[in-house]
Amino acid sequence: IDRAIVEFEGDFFIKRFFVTDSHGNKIEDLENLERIKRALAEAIGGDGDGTVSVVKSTANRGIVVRRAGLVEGFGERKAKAERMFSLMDGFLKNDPFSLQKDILHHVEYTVARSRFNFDDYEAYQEGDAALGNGGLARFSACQMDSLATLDYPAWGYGLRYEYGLFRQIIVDGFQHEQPDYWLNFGNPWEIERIHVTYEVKFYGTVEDVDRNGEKHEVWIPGETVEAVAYDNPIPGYGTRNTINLRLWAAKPSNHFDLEAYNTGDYINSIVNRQRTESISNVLYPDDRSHQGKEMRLKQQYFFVSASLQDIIRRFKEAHNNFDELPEKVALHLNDTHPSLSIAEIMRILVDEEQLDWNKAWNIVCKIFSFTTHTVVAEGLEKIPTDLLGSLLPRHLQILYKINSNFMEELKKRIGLDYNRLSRMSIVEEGAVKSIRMANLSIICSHTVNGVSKLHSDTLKMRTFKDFYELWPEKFQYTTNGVTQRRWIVVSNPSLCALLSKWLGTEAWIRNADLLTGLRDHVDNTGFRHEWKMVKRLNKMRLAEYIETMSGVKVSLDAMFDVQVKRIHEYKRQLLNIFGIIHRYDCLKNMDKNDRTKVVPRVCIIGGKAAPGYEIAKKIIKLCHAVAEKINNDADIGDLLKLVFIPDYNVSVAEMVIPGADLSQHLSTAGHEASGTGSMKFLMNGCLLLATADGSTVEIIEEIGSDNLFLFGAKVQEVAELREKGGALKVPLQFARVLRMVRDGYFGDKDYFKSLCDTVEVGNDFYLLGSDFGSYLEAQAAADKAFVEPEKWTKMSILSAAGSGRFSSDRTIREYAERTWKIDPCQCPF
Ligand code: H53
Repeated sequence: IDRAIVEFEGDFFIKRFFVTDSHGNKIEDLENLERIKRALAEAIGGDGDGTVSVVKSTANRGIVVRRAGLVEGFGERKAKAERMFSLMDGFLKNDPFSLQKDILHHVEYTVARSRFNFDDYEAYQEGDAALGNGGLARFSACQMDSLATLDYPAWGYGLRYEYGLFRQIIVDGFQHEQPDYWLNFGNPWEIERIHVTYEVKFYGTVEDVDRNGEKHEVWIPGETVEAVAYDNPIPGYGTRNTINLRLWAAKPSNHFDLEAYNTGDYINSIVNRQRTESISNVLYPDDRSHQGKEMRLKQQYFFVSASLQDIIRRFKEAHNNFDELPEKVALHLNDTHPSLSIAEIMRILVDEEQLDWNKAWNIVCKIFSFTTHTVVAEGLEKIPTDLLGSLLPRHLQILYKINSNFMEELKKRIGLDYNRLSRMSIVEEGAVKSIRMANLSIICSHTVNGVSKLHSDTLKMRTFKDFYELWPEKFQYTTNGVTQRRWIVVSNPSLCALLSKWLGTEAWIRNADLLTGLRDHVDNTGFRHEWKMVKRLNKMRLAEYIETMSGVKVSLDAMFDVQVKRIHEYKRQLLNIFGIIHRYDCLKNMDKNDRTKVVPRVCIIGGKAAPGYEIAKKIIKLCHAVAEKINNDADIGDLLKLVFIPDYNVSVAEMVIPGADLSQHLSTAGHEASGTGSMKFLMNGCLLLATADGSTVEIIEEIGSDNLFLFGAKVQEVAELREKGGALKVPLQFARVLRMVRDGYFGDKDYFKSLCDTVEVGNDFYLLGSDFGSYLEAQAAADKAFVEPEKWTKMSILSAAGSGRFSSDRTIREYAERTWKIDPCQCPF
């Protein structure tokens, strides 16, 4: 290295740097980062006002700005972040394609002021705030971005977990979970509001009191916890509006247990205090199963109680008549997790504000709307009445009263159809008497939303048929979406630059419908060339990551075929793995000459299994066992590679999605409520191989069935196929692959037995066997298209061009106009 050239902008932002050899050529080889760092330090004359470091590229482009902001305070930080991003954008736009030759795509450049030496915090780079499990939480994050950008007056509420979703590490092919204490080094983005605190109460008894000669029930709680607000500002794009995500943390209340202190049980009372703090400690890692655990219920109520106190306090600051509440407040229930708020708001209005029950109920029914994100009734939350009665005795009474009123009304509407009455009841009798949170949410909400058209049809025809027949007008659907600002602008800057160049505007960043304009250029060879270059650049970035993570070197000429999402039987990662085994088996039995015609593939799988989900964990192990065999088979070489990307999370997704050629969405039809991963891939010009499930049905409407690879049973065929049971026809290839696994071809024969049993004919609930034939055909069609790069590129462009409808901006606008009836509202400055 001869020289490092650094161009500064302002005090401490690097505008651009590069390293040259003695002939003035830029150096691409970054083997020796230390030497580059030294050269850089010399070039800028040492520490000075700031310290400059170069590190290997990571997905997390924002970190430095954030750390710089730590020194400066929030308002300044935002301004600086904006300046930095616009600088970077500007730079990328100048010449996106020379990035290939430039070393900049390999390095992250950064500046921190003197007391922040990058080397010190390189080790603990800011990670994701993993405050959710999977699609549901990530969808909420996209919604927040759209609410802010479209100037809607809305806030999000949630819990400030200290341990977010576990970190997945793989040891010998097995998943292990590690705690993710993400707050270790502080969270510079949040603002602790020590003055915004509320008491949340649990346990205790209900007693009758006399109020003006009338008997009233009053809750005498037994335990008090304090909820402290932490605000996380969400700035909109291209607007000065910033909305708030208010997260609650539990702190012990200052109301001491006097009795314990007086009896000298000082130590125990301190231990109890600590226990209360643990309420917001940890996120439950199950994506969709509910185990009726007391702590989970405590978390839900803690969240609901603090949020409602906050909402009502804010309402009361400006209004004094609760009749106005529905005019001023719309509360959206995202799945049933916050649905205790129905009982809580009734308790506040009736017990505390002393409103008449019927008046309160009429108000409450105008406030709530509900989106259910699941398909099957078993996935819906039920809370055992024993548990609820002990933790929240007054709420259980309120729920019983809501139910008995509803039952009376229902009898008038439908007569004494006891089966139907019992199906629609909020209370489920049976071995474990419980409260059906979905029924409660439907009864009290003015609108019940599905997350795709297909999902909504399923809700109407199956899951909530009884309710649909009673209140057809309540049922709507609002198809999910994702924000192009994260999934293109942040995660794929080269594509971002390319889109703006060819669309002639950046307006698509706020109006994704403009992406349809790409269709006008699909026949332009220059455009297609640049499109391919962007994909290749992103594949390089991904290949580098794969090599760092797994040691597997992959060829950029191969098709990068990706399936990343939570591991679940219904998402059928096993179908993918069986397809890979079949491909490997074919290659092994193929004539050497024929192999030259085969499309090389890099199969990439990633996702976390819930810690207690045995079968999902076995799927991960099988993936590693198959990868071990294939990747070490010198005879196969670059023709087939399989990599499992550990710890799939948002940062990893930002790297993987832009680099994918093909992405797989394999859920058995009727099981994925919407799916949002597919939308992110679509925006990034990645072709889909998918079943006609969830939002894919609408994606087909938008891009046309010629531009994706569709396979598998349709939703209306699934029930019939299941009925066939043992008589179901399964292709020979499937039986052969299954046999290979059973016979121990990939080792651990005994360990994989129970996994194999789940897909054996007669037991194959998710229909892997019967869909396998058409799956292989779709894969063959993908191979065929890939060998015609121009055709593939056109399909890729048309995929992105049709992705505008799947922007969360459209989703949010629909919710705002149809469900919440709110208008955009710019903050006056
Ligand atoms: O919610 C997403 C959907 C997706 C669905 C997911 C989801 C969870 O991640 C967890 C619980 C739940 O009920 C639903 O599986 O299909 O796209 C956002 O709506």
